[in-house]
Amino acid sequence: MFKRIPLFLILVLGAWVLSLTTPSEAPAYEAIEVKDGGTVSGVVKFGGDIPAPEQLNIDKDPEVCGHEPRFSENLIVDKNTKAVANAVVYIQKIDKGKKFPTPAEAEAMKGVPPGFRAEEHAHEHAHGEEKSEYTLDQKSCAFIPHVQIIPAGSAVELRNGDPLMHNLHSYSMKNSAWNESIPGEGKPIHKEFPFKEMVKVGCDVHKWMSAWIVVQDNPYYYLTGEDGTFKITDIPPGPYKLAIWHEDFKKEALKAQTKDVNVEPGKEVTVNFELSK
Ligand SMILES: [Cu+2]
Repeated sequence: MFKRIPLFLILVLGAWVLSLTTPSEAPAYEAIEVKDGGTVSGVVKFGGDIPAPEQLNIDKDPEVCGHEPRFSENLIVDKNTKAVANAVVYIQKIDKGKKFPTPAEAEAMKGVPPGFRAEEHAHEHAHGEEKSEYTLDQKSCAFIPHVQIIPAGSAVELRNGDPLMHNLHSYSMKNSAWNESIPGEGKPIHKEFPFKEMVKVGCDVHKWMSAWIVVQDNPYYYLTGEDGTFKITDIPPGPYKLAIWHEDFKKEALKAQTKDVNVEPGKEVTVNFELSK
């Protein structure tokens, strides 16, 4: 019976079934060789008076989580320059361009976020291991890094470097949310993030703990460090929209900061952001 079905009909049916199973969201990003691309750079600053840092309520496990006053990492502003750390500056809706950075390249690309990072590097080099994926560690009841950007489709290794249990809980709509406990110095857990989204991660045991995994669908992004600067390179020339995200500012305030930029071959455009409450 099967023999009688014409080949073209099988092909047409096959294509139809495929179209049903393929997500119809944004077209997939295409990596091409970028010749004579341009650069967009600038700085992210806080507008107005800087609020006092929020003190965390460490009401559990002080022997591991700390006795000293600790402050929230939700908003880190340099007192002198007003530079804002942990802001994500990115180009919206770009479907073709340079390839995504490897986790090691992504590490080198960003400014140095506060805390622990130097130690993390030293540890990895001492073991001579090549980073194959992104990591979210926990030390002294804080997530490290507090904010990170990963390409859509990549995985994150969730680690626990503390001698107590953490219960990791993710908040997301497009990527499947999870709730996983990892015992003290227990085995890491691997999670994949197929879709572009800002994913918040918390710990159900220690309410003050929070981290963000920013999943991006193109490689044109930058996470600001303590100096607030960013530099996005190898952009194919053309007009774009440059957007910004930061966990501590309202959606509308961030949206209002979206800028039109015109990238010219081999040139650098300067764009600055001012985030206000
Ligand atoms: Cu915890």
